[in-house]
Amino acid sequence: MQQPEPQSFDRVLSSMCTEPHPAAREAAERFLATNPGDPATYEAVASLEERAIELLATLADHPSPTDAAGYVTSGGTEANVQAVRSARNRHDANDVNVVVPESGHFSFHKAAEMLGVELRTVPVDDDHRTRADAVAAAVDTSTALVVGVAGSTEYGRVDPIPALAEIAHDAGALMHVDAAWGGFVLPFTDGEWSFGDAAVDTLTIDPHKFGQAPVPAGGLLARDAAALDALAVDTPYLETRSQATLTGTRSGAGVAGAVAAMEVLWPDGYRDAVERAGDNAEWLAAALADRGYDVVEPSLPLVAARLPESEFDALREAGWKVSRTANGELRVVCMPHVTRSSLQAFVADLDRIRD
Ligand code: 0PR
Repeated sequence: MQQPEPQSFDRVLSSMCTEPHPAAREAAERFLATNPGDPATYEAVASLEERAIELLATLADHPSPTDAAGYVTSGGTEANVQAVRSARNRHDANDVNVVVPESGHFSFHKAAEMLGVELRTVPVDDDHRTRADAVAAAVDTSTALVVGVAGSTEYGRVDPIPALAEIAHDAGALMHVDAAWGGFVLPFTDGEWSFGDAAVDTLTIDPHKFGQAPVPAGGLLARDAAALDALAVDTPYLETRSQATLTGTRSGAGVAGAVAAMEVLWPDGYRDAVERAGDNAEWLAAALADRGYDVVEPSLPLVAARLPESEFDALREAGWKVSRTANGELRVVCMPHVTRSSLQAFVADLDRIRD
């Protein structure tokens, strides 16, 4: 039987996945049959995973990257679920709550449901950033975790992380930053989001998004080992005695691909990709504004704009993989595979549709 072709990236404008770097693709293939879930057997991939954590910690400006804890997850969802689980396990109260902005990814809803914690959703301001006063009003002595987003899924906004971390710690809670998408973009901006800027306890940062690593490669990072210790369960018949990860068998391809991508691209390759993506986002935002659309000014390379439903549908019809925010705006994520010429073709199609 003929194999189906995977989706070409040519017209993909709404995905947070991208074309993996060739070196990452090659490394992933070599490690396809390895399992970092059994580090005593698959030693090479286990040391690659240590390297991955050190590189991710460097990106996230950890004061001492070799002391950071963490592991390569299946994606941002697993990292967020585990951050909630770790905070719940470390908190004294029985009925804990987690404070999450309404801009938080839906993975926190999954976490809350599975882990039996109360999710307290707090509003964002007019610029889609979490309101620190709303977080301050929501926390109490049963709050195990405060979540801030650094690069939100819908608008690419960065929350006031230092202020949120202070509120969290004053309340006796831990601070988690979801930089699943933004983590590979923000090192090249002046935003305060990292271990170095604030007292962040755990952080989600995904190589398989802007990191140009193959799927599956997410990242959970922790300031120190305590966060992972709170997740460990005994593994009596393995050579290693405990396991902190959510899944058992894991993707060695994801680990090897992530390390290869980071070694090739950090920092200059990522800086170039971020600059190009930022220029593209500015260009698209201006092109849409010129045509009279209401545009949400991009801060990271993600553009949202209000388009009539008929035009949105016609763009989908023309083969453009675009999506909408919960508010109904067109959303374009300027990932590394999105070129200026494909955006020009997109705008040309839009002009045709408007005629
Ligand atoms: N945190 C943030 C801030 C995210 O944007 C996402 C995913 C996650 C966590 C969860 O990550 P995983 O999907 O790796 O578990 N954001 C994208 C979204 O929901 C995921 C995505 C990726 C969707 C590629 C479509 C797509 O083609 O839009």
